Amino acid sequence: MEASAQIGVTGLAVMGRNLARNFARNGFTVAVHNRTPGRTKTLIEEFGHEGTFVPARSPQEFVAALERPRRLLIMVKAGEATDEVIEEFAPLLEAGDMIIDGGNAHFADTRRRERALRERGLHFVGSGVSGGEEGALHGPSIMPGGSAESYAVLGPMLERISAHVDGEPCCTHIGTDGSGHFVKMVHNGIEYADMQLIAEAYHLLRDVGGHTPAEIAETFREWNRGRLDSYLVGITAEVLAHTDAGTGRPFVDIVRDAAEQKGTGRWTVQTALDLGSPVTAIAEATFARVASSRTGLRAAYRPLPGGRRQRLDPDVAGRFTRDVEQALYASKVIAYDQGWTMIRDAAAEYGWDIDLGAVAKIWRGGCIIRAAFLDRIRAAHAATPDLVSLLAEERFAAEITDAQQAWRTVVATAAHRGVPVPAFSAALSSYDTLRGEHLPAALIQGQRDYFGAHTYRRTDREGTYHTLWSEPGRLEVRTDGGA
Ligand code: NBP
Repeated sequence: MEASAQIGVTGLAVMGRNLARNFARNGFTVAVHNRTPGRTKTLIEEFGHEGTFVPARSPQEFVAALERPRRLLIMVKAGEATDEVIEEFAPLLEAGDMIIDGGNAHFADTRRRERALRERGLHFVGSGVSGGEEGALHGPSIMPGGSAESYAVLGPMLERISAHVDGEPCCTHIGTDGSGHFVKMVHNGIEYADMQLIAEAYHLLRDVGGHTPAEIAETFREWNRGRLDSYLVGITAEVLAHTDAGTGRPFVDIVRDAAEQKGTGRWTVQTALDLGSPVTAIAEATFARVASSRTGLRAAYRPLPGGRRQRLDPDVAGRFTRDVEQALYASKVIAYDQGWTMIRDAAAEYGWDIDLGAVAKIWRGGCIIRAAFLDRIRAAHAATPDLVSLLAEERFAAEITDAQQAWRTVVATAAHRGVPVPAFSAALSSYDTLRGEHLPAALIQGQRDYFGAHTYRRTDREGTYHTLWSEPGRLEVRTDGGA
């Protein structure tokens, strides 16, 4: 077989098939392969006319169809299947060839695979792909890791098939080894937080504001014309406006209130604990999904009293809606800031040189959290490359200052009325924690020293100290050898 394909895709379920079609529609010759040949056949029969495909029945045929250096994109179920496919293809490849994993791999697996393949002379590019099946076909946001050398060859192709915003591709080289999959994981964590914040806003407008789903859909439509303009706010309006055909009831009232997850939010929180990144809004959003599914616990708590449930008078409900917009926006800034902090922490831990502004840039299109707001984050990082936090930027700081009274009112109102707002409150507490001049952490250090002689540092002099708590006089001793 003549080696004519610039890229090969193995794994032709929804994501692989649509990415292969996207490459072909963009003028690339695409070799296609799937473990079960039926999927390859269907792709050619249904979409073969869209571009130049080279169907392959065996791994050998597939590899032989690829131009060198070979670019082989794996789109199979993440986990063991990815290792199996790598083991099947790697022996057929030669030095300088590249294997790209576009599945939702855990970044630690990607680091392991990259190291192992590098030792065999192969490039391994773990690449986050966001946007679901529609994005894969029409232009996803792509987050490739791996070596700069592999990006030089592969990058232009990925950039071509990615979404574009203002003429710029939603694809950039994130950094080495597992950085691409890490950034994709954090994207999903932020997505969890954003969805939860929007859901809490809806809950407040419904249960406190007394509005119907159709009215709330209108509110979200209006918000979507302002600073909250985003894909998620847009689809929220669509979902809320939808009426169930069978019952005539609002669609949102016939769906069971138990949220599911595929696990990337959980990975974000687990990893954040290892890195010491305080991603509290993302964590609360993840726990909120988990709690919603705990039927037994919910049944045990259900008979217990809550707050004052009556709705607001219509004359104050309008103002409350505006306050919820402020609270949603402020909480969103904090949740995104937490995500960026986590990426910064991982970059320091793993030695990745990540352009934080470029991450915002490639999330402006193609992915689930795409939003006008991301352009602001991109601009903030462009203006100050070592920006420590979004809140260190003047405009974000001014907006949070403006929003904070409304934000506090909304969280307090929710507490009074017994409406759960875990992500709103976590975001507000995070804000108050990080801006607070004095934290009760001093007392915690005292407790730790009391029961475990864990020592403490003083505010007025250098050194570490321990107090002899069980001795009369509670003498303080310096423990670091200093005078
Ligand atoms: P699935 O995750 O459902 O995987 C199905 C594909 O994996 C089929 O091609 C199947 O081949 C192949 N496969 C399996 Br399962 N085990 C295999 C093995 N041991 N050897 C070879 N092939 C094997 O497909 P998907 O939903 O298209 O997702 C693909 C990847 O993209 C996943 O990692 C997913 O997490 C990620 N992703 C998905 C989305 C989304 O919205 N769906 C978005 C972003 C990323 P077969 O046909 O022979 O069974």
